[in-house]
Amino acid sequence: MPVKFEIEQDFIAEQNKAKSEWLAEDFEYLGRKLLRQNIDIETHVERASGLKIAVPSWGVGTGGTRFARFPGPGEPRGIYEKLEDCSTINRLARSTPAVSLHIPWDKPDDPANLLATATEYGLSFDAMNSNTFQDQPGQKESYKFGSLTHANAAVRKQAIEHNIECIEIGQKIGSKALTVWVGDGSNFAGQSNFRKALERYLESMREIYAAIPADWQLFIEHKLFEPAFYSSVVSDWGTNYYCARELGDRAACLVDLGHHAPNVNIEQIVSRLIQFQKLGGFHFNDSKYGDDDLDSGSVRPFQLFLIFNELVDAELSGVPRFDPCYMLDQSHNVTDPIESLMTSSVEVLRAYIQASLVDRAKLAEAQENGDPIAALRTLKEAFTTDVAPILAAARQRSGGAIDPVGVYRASGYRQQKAKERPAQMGISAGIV
Ligand SMILES: [Mn+2]
Repeated sequence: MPVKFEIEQDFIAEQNKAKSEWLAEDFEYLGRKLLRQNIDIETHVERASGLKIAVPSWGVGTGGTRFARFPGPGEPRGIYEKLEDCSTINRLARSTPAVSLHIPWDKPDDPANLLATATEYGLSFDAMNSNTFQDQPGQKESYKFGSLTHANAAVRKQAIEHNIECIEIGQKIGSKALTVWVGDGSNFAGQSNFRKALERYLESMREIYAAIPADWQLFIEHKLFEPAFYSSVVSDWGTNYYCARELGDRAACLVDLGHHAPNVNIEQIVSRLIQFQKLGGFHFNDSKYGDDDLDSGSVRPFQLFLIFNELVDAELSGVPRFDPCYMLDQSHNVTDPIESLMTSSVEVLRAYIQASLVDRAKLAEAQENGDPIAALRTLKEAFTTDVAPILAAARQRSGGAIDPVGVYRASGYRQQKAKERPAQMGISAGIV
C-alpha cells in the first residue's frame, strides 16, 4: 500500500515560525493586561490545554440537506479514513483527541484493529451513537413509525438489541458511554398516543440501561422536532431529565445546542441540569432557525460564552458529579469539514477561556446588590477579551499549529487525499 500523506511535525514547526513573533508580542501584551486584574495568563494556557472536545466520525464527511449533498474532494470513504482526518484535526488543533462513532455507519469488521489504529493516531473513542432513525439493508423490522417507542414490540426489541450491540462494540474499543437519540414521534395530530409512546420509551430504555456497564454512562439526547414534525417523544430537557432520573445514576442528559425551540434560554437549561446533577454532556453546533448544525460559535458566540459561564461557575463551585463530556455535532455542507471542525474546536475553547476570565466575586457582588449593569459589565469584560493568544500558545506548546487552518491549507492535505481517495458513490453522512 502506498504511504499515505500526513502533515509532519516538522512542517507544523516550520509554519509556526512565521507566526511566532506576533504571538509572542500579543501574548506578552495580554499577559500584562490580565495581570492588572490579578489574572495569571499561564493558568489559562493550562486550562486551554486541559479541555478536550470529541469529534464525531460523521462530521469529517461533507454533510447535506434533505435537498442535496455536494460532496467535496478526498472525502473519507470509511472509518479508517475518517480516523485519519480526525487525527489531522487533532494534530493541528490539539484539543480533539477522541472520536465518537456512529453504528452502523462506522461498524468495524475488526474492533481490535480499529482500536490499534486509533491508538497509533493518538486517538481514543468517545461515546457510541446508535441509529434507529433509518432502516438498514436486510433489517427485519422498519423504523418508519418509530423504534424504541414503536407500537409493535418486535420493532422495539430490534431497536433495543441494536443499542446493546453498540455497547458491545464500544466495550471492545474503549468507549465509556452510549448516546441514544431517537427520531420517534408523529407527523399528525392523533397519530400517536403521547403517554403510551413515552411509557414504551422508558420500558425500552430500561432494558438498554440494564446492559450499560458499571463504568459507563447512558446519555439521552432530546430534540424538539425533526424528523417528526408534529411531536417528538423526547422533545425537551424536562422530558429528558425525567427519563434520566427514572433510569438511574448512570443515565444523564445530553444537550445538543440545536435541539431547542428558537430563543430558548439554553444556558438556563444547562444550569438546571447542573443543579439536578444530570448534565451528561454537549453536542456543540450553532443555529439561526432550527437544528441548523452550523459551526460552533459562528452565529451566536455570546450564547456559547453564557453556556460556558454556567459550566465554569459549576466547576469552580465544586458542584457534585459535575463532569460533562464535550463533543461537536455539526453538518458541514459548504466547507471543508476539517477546517470547520478545527475552527469550531477553537471557538468552544475560546468560550471556555473567556468564561474562565469572569471575575466571579464581582459578579456575585453585583447580583447581591441588585446591580444589573455591573453584572453585565463583568460578563462583557470577559467576553470581549481577545483570548486568541492564549489559545494559540496552548496549541503551539503542545506541538500544534498557531494557525490551524493556515497550516492545513499550506500543507495541501485535501489535494493529497483527493488523489489517495478516489470518489465513491453512496458515502453516508448524517447528523443527529
Ligand atoms: Mn446531536
